[in-house]
Amino acid sequence: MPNTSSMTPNALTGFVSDILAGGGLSRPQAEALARVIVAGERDGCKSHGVYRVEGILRTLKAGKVRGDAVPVLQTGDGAIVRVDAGGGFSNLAFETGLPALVERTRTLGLAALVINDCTHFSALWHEVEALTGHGLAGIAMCPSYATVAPAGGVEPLLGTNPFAFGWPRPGGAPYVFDFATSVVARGEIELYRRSGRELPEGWAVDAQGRPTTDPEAALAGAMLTFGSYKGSAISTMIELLAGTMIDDFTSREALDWLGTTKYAPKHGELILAFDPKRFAGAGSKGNPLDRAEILLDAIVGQGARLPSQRRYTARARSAENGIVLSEQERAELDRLMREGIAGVTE
Ligand code: NDP
Ligand code: PYC
Repeated sequence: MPNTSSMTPNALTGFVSDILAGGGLSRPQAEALARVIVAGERDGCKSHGVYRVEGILRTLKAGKVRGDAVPVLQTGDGAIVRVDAGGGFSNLAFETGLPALVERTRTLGLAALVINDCTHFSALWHEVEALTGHGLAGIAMCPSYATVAPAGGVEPLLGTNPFAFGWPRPGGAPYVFDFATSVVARGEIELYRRSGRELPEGWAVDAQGRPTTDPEAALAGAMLTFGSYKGSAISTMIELLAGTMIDDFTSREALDWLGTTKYAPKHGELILAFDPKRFAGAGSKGNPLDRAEILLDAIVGQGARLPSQRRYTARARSAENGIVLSEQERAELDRLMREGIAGVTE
């Protein structure tokens, strides 16, 4: 393949971590970020892959995130585990809270992890997959910043508000979906802009509220929710549960605080975890995980694909061939490694 280079997932994780640490992040923050970004690149999730490295450093340079934040865990004998991210990125805060969330869920059957005061830009599947790795089901959600119009409106108010679900599968990759509640993630529109492609119709309106397929006009206008009023309602639920309920920013408040969409947004995140076996009680209808297999096999049996199937295929390809980066992507990482935060425009 011409004009590409490849690195093993481990090598790329180390490389990205070094860029971020060289740019001013503490090593624990840099490593947690690198793990998530490289997992995205490995799984073919380009909208939250290595192109985000510059945005992380830009946010740091602007003083909109604390690069040396140490998350503080607060847990007890209740169902709510809290982590104060201290103005740092969400990823280290999630890793800090995960063991307590797993322990509380096993003990109580269900528990929640509330992360407050975090800068958040990453994909959520990584987090629900971490829960399925412990045999638990999980839901993760967070607001973003106001870039999406509610159905029937044309003004940015909601965020692209991601929503992810994971279910453990004995002996196999978990059932996981993870989507923006806008038609696509904003990162996807940015990738269309960078490659000079027109957007499909129905993704966005321009600043005057007219339908547009121009990525620049879409970024300056408002994105649309998926499934019209249905996506709009789910997005609103996320604002309520993972914004106001957890005493953190809604997407509008996040944008007001940040003042621009140039930097990664700061808000909170809510992760719910369930122990399926505890919910099933005596399990008179059978083991819930085994019964789930019947359903999931029946979906595939119709020729439909499960969400994350494309991602797992990409993961296997990366394990075999390394993570393939374009010449431009590799050059950008090399530049950031050389120039550090000085090479980032605010
Ligand atoms: P996509 O529309 O690309 O995919 C959404 C989900 O649907 C994935 O789980 C995908 O699986 C699955 N899927 C896609 N096509 C099919 C199909 N034909 N049949 C079955 N399942 C399918 O993602 P989005 O653009 O909506 O979101 C991308 C990412 O952006 C997410 O990871 C999200 O967390 C992240 N995000 C983060 C935000 C933040 O503030 N932190 C804000 C918004 C989004 P597969 O991957 O295998 O294709
Ligand atoms: O891609 O929509 C997005 C997004 C917003 C914040 C982080 N990612």
